[in-house]
Amino acid sequence: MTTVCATVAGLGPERLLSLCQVLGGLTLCLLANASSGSDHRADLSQAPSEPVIQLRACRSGGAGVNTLPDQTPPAAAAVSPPPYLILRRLTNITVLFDEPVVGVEATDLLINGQPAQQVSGSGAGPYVFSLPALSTGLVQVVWAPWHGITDTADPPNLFGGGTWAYELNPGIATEFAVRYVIHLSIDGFGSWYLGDYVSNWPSFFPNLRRLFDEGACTLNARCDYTHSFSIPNHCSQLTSRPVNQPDGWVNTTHHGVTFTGDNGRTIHDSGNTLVPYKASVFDVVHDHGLSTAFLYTKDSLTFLVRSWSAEGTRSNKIDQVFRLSTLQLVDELVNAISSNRLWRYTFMHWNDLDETGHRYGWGSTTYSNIACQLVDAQLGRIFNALAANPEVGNWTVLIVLADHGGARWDHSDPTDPRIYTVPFCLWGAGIPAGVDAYSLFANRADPGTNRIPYSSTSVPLPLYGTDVGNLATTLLGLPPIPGSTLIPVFKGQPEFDLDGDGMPEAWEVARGLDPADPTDAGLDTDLDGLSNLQEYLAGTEPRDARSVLRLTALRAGGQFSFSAAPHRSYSVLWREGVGVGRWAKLADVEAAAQARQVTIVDPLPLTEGRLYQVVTPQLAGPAPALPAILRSPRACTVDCGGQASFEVLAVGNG
Ligand SMILES: [Ca+2]
Ligand SMILES: [Ca+2]
Ligand SMILES: [Ca+2]
Ligand SMILES: [Ca+2]
Ligand SMILES: [Zn+2]
Repeated sequence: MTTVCATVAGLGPERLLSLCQVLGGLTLCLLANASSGSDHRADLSQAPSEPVIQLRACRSGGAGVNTLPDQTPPAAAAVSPPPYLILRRLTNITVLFDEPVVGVEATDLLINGQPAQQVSGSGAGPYVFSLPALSTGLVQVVWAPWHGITDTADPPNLFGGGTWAYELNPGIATEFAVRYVIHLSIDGFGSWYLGDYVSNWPSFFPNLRRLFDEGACTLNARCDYTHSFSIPNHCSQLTSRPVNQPDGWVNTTHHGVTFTGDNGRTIHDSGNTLVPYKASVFDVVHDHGLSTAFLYTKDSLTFLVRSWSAEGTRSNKIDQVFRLSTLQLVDELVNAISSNRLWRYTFMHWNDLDETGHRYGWGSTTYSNIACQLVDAQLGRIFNALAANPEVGNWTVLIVLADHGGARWDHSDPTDPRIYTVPFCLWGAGIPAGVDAYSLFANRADPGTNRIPYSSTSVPLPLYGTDVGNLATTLLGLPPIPGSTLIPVFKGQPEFDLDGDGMPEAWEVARGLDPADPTDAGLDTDLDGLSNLQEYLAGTEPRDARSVLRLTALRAGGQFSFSAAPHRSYSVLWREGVGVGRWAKLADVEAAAQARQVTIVDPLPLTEGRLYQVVTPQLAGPAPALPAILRSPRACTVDCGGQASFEVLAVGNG
């Protein structure tokens, strides 16, 4: 890295500032070193753009310019897959440096003590290392101590190296997973207020600010569509079911709990009694042999504890329960983290902001200066505990959201934006820093100021608090909650795609495409009718014409099939004809571990010119109750990836 300095002889700091302001060298001024003495140097290495041009503006005002030798070693700017994930497979590691380097060799990267087999790349990268075959379990990655990677300075600076780890586990239902999920629901934590605090008062809320800077956040998520009370929304968070039945959805998709207190019973015999047992994130995690905990601050949530713990009579899916104050709960969490006893899934509820809102008003001085300060400080204790024990902390994702916001002294109106607009943040293993949370999901989009019903088909759904249950199961590499219909498709960190053609580097390299040429995305290398980009999105092979996503009619009787790729979910859509009716869902096909042939039958009376379409990944919303699928694979989970539709084929009786 080159450090460019302007030396301004004989000028004091005030004079230097005014000089640069006059001459437009704004960046120089902001970074000017105001130490005493007659010579002042401004370090321009951090300048956002075109420091040399700004420098010239200053120089024309009398400043002298020199260039210091580059003494900054190169560093790894990004690694893919991101460190400390559980991976279903690991064949390549891609590394991008923060400046051009030389001397990168395959043997420079050791994987469980074995050197990488090959490396490709140049300049700053990306360098793609092909790995030797790995066995299941911990994968330790180390830059070899003898590596000779340097930058191109004279004299060269040696790359500092480093180490990180993965866990290889072919048994997970997703491409990647994390070991621990902490799901923190902060009662009454409205974006309306939080947005102001983190934007305008970051020094008063350093840990909330840190959550936004180091995590993937949005201030524009939504509480449930019809209800903005705590118990209905926490039922939704934990079951990923809407409170009420959305228009056009079947009557077994919602949990139906609309009351606000604890009725002394359970979710199973309350609300929507057409669903006699309402599974939760606790069921999925516990049934896969992983530990769970429920840490809460408000007595009415005992309703939820009773619903899924041994305290009730229906279920025993929660391993540990604490009903304490926020401070005491964080004590318990910090203990669990520091002693390597953290539960794989922890639900935690903090009530302080809601209580303060009801008593002193949402956005009041007490709300911001007392309650939100407390939230910030306790969040800081969690960050510190995770940093102090990397064995747990490196492998953890923290999700922070709210059940609802508030306005004045209450939160009863679910159509008030101050109430329905809530934050949704992810922070930790594999979560990119400082990005919009929406960029991590294939089937969720920022709704602007709109309030969008769950059954919307015209616009993508926003992130709802209701999504968090299935987000937690996805992050843990587990299938969705049985009976749930809201399944956010988590893409995670976008893989390197420096030519911007939509196909990640490692995928292109492994298939002989050019990671520096975006035009190969539109080519159909194997002439099977799908472009290379479509093949990437469909999970098929771009150099194998037999590997293709296409509906094929079996006979002229409304029966057709397609080959489903491993770990892909699909929806099959139909439409009465070109320009007739609208696309509607005929069937969903869940993801499965194996490639297989899926056969679909259209149970409706056949007509001339009906159209069918297969889409991956699966579209939101329930499929109709009609028995549309003849042979479908075992239910599994949706996979990552973009959404694309392919190949329309007419089938009729004519
Ligand atoms: Ca690419
Ligand atoms: Ca390319
Ligand atoms: Ca092709
Ligand atoms: Ca192909
Ligand atoms: Zn409340």
